[in-house]
Amino acid sequence: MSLLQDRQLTEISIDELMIPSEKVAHVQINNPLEHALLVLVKSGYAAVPVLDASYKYVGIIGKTVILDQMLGLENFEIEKLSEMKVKEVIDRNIPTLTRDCTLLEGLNAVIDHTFVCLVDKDGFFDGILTRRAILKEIKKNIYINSYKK
Ligand code: 4BW
Repeated sequence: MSLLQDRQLTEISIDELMIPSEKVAHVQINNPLEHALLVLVKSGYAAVPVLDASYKYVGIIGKTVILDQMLGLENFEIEKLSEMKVKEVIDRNIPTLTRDCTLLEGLNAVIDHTFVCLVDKDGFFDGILTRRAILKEIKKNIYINSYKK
C-alpha cells in the first residue's frame, strides 16, 4: 500500500520513510581518516554522516575526498590517513531536515544529494532520508495511478 495513495506529497512526513540512526553507518569527527575509509569500504557506502562525541550531526564524509588526501606526487601515500582527522575534510554544507518535514521537502533535498541527514531540535542525529526511499514511494504512486485509469 502506497503512503501516497490517498494523500498529497505535502501530507506525508519523512519519519515514515527514514532510516533510523541506529541502522546508519557513521564516523566521528575526531576519528583518523584511516578509520573513516575502513568504515566506508566495509559498509559499501560512498559517503556516511559525521557525528560529534555527543551524537550531534556535524556533516558528511565520502570516499573521494579521502582518496584525494592520499594522493602523493606519484602514488597513493596511505600513511597520510593516520595523520589526518575526519574534521579536516568533512563537508559541512549539506542541508539537513527534521523527521516532521514533508515528502516534498525531502524530494527537493535529494535532487542534489544521494541522502540527507535528519536532526532533532537540539541538533542530535536522528537518521537519514535516502534518494532510494523517496523514489520508491513515488514509483508506487505512479503504478497505482496508472491502474486507476
Ligand atoms: O548496502 C546496501 N544495501 C542496499 N540495499 N542498497 C545499497 C547498499 N549500498 C548501496 N546501495 C544502493 C542504494 O540504492 O546504491 C545506492 C547508492 O549508494 P551510495 O549512497 O552511493 O553508497 C543506494 O542509494 P540510496 O539507498 O538512496 O542511498 C543513498 C546514499 O545514502 C548512499 C549512502 O551514502 C547513504 N546511505 C544509505 N544507507 C545508509 C547510508 N549511509 C550510512 N548507513 C546506511 N544504512
